[in-house]
Amino acid sequence: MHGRLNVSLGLTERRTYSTKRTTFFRYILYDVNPPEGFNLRRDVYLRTSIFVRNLSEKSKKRYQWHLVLPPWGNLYHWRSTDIGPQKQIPWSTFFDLESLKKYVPVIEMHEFIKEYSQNSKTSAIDRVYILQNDEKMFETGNFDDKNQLVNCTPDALRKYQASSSGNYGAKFWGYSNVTANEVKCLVYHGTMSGLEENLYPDIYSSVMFDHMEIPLHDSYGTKEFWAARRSMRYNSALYEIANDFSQKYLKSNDSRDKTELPMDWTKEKSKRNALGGPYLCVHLRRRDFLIGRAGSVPTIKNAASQLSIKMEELNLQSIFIATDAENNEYNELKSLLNMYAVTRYTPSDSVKKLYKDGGVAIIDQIICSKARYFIGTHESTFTFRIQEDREIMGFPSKMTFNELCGIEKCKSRSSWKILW
Ligand code: GFB
Repeated sequence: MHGRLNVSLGLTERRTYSTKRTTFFRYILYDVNPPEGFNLRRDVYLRTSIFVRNLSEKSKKRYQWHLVLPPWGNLYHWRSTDIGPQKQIPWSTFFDLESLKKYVPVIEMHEFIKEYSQNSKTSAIDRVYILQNDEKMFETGNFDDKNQLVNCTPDALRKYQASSSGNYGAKFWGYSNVTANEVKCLVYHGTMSGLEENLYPDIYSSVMFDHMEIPLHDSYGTKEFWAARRSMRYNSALYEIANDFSQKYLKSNDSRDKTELPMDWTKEKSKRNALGGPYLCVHLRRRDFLIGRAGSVPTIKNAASQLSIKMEELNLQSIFIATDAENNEYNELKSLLNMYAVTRYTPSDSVKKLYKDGGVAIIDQIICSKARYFIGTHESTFTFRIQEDREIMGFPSKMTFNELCGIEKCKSRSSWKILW
């Protein structure tokens, strides 16, 4: 599919070629601020995929743009130490690449390296932009869009080492055979589409944006957003594991619960009749939320009391708990709710080894997405992704957009409904 790669051509030849009616392959790479979590990164992917899809549509077949998927790894929340290093994880571990490709042409980093370095030992990305926030924006009160090259400070260039041959090494995602020909710093404020003017596709075949969390959505909540979101189906093995668990322990069944979706996401249709399995799911976010967002999370005792009230109202007997809580907190919650069947998913060693902490988190999310009733944690992107999956499956919104009240008080909750 990517056989027509023209990266080995020099600059002049590229220019000559681009005057012909040939389709040229172009590549966008990106990376995200290291502390950002898994589920915010999924949102950055959505913004970027919409951007890349629009590029191909606009360029009228002159360029075919590909999105290179940044390997997963070294995330702050992925703490399991008994499963080997969690780095350079391909997207196919978590997501169904064929589904993603039905929205935008994507390519894994390892495939990109293989193709891009056909004629040399290294893959050189033509240009890297390190995106930076406009620090003066808040001082001056001027929030206009900004797209301005600036001199890179040594701090911005910290991870990029200039070599004697004039290019840059950065151990991109831990790959020592990937370098960059140019590195530029760009103060950026605005939506994704504004990045287009920095691409120069007649000159550069591959452009990378570091700190891609900075540009905003062009189309949050629109039909386009939801199409991209619907294409983010998980690896089918993760659905199987989640479904086996919920059939066995939660009496769930897709056909009875009206949570079935067509194999192909492009065939999905608007509906609001999903019933869900006979259980309530709570996403109880703990750990760093207990420090950074102490006011918006409940104590365990208070969470138990909110859940009991809901269980009685819904007349349900089973509760599924998705949580990053320590065992002692989970056990406390379970004992406070001992009038109900309380369960959580515990992965086998082989599931953990194969699908890592990210895959286990997705299994929790799938189980929650099929519950009769869902309650999440205020402002957790982990919760948001479950709500989106439930919108796609067609639950009545009141069974989805619910949050535990924190120890301070209940915050106003957002409900982003699907558009078809
Ligand atoms: O995904 P995430 O960015 O969501 O980060 P938030 C939370 C991570 O913690 C997940 C684990 O990706 C999982 O690895 N985790 C949390 C869970 N809840 C569960 C769960 O129910 N089951 C399992 N298996 N794992 C952001 C942080 O977290 O909140 C930012 O990433 C920052 O660093 C921000 O702290 C305030 O949006 O919840």
